Amino acid sequence: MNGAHSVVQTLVNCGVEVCFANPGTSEMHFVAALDAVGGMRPVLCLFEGVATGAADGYGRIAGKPAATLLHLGPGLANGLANLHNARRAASPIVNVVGDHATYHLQYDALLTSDIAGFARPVSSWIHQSTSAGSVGADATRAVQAARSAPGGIATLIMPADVAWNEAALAAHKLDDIGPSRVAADSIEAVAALLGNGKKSALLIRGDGLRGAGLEAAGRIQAKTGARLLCDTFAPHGEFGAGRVPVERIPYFAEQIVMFLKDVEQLILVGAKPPVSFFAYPGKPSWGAAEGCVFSYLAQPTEDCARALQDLADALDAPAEPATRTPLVLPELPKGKLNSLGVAQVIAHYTPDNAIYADESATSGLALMIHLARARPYTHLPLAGGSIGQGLPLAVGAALAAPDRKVVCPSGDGGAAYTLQALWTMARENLDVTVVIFANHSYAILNIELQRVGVGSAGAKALSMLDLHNPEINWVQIASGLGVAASRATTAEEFTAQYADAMAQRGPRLIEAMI
Ligand SMILES: Cc1ncc(C[n+]2csc(CCOP(=O)(O)OP(=O)(O)O)c2C)c(N)n1
Repeated sequence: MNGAHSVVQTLVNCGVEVCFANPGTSEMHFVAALDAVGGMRPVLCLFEGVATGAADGYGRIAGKPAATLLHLGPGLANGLANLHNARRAASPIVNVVGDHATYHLQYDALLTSDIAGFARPVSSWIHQSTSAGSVGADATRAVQAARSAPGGIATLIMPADVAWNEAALAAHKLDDIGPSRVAADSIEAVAALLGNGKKSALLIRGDGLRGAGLEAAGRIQAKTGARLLCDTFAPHGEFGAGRVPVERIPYFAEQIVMFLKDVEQLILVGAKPPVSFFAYPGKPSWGAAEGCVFSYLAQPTEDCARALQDLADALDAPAEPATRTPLVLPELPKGKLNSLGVAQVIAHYTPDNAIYADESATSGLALMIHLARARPYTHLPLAGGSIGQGLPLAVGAALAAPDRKVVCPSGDGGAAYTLQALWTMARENLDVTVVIFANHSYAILNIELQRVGVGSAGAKALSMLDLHNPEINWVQIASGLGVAASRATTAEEFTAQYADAMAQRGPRLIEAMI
């Protein structure tokens, strides 16, 4: 057994079954170990931002880490933006980053770089392995770090000689760290707050937005009348018919203030106080009303779902939530295609329990309206604001949940960042339907241009936000990367194409000309 075998076997021992990879020379022993050791599914990604975004999507759905395999500092650096998103989503990921052999570093060969320096801002754990004998132990600690509540990014740097030298046995899985249970007296304190007559809201994130946590939140609402809220970009939530409805905080600063103006006390459940995405001259950054009192039911490292259940019990809340979302499927649109029509069709046809890897940007407003009462679904939005995440996220989600339909509604601007993900969808035959909102514009930035107060914009400025000239042809791009694709220019065309995509399995792209 060499060091690379030891790492791959250790990852498998720890339940890491998928590796999103873009290897180079320094990772060849790891690549070879994928055959020598059973149990790891390697998934080739043609750009590292696809690998890291896919690992994020996998982690959010599987609830456990995938590995990435990245080529020295530049490979890691190519993946950083989606690692930033993954960090914001608290997704568990184990990065294995190859490096030059330890004795080779002194020569400062071309690919030598500060790998730990690249890794630091996005990683909760970094380690540079020094010997094949201990690299298995390093790998199991990496998995433990990634699995530590609420989930983190562990980066293991593996020099080439550590990978090829003879190693000791692989390591076993270490116990998970957290999430810890919130103490009973803290639960009682929040229960008392909810009886003080103030207008209250719970701002919920993490496990609190799904399954038993969400049910318990509904019970708390039934007992206390508290509003249930989530962040605009809560990284993982369960919504739609039959579920406890949660109000999503809006995007723009002044909308947030309006939305929260009556809330006198805000109970945070794995969440942070709400702030606006950007600052704008003369507009507030802080979302809550002046004098609003903040309390924490649970921190992100604590068991949010359990805390909500314990709070519901402490309140002696009824067994059933106050309300459940009714199923309301929109009418099908006719004639000219626009984002509202696309959203209607998506909500109308998407089957139960689908996963949305959502980077729909300005078109997302229409989508959220129609999905609110559609069939039950899981929502994975852009968690860290760095665009180019939707398509990779869909890859990872589809690998984590092969029996569920994955829909990836994406702006054309965002999709252009990581379009190589389409090739991986084709190669792995993933059940993903990509819908491109082809408005040929950075539409959100045209809005922001006015909001930040630049005054009148000239032709050069406007050309920076415009994607005509040349128009991207998404059907050709997808076809070239092996994904069946079609273009819809009318509501009727989109309806027929989307209904067809939902009736079949496998990768598919629809370019919606809006
Ligand atoms: C990595 C990164 N680069 C740039 C931006 C700035 N940005 C935000 S939205 C956007 C354009 C999005 O365009 P598109 O996906 O077509 O959606 P639309 O605004 O047209 O709805 C850009 C460039 C960003 N958020 N992240």
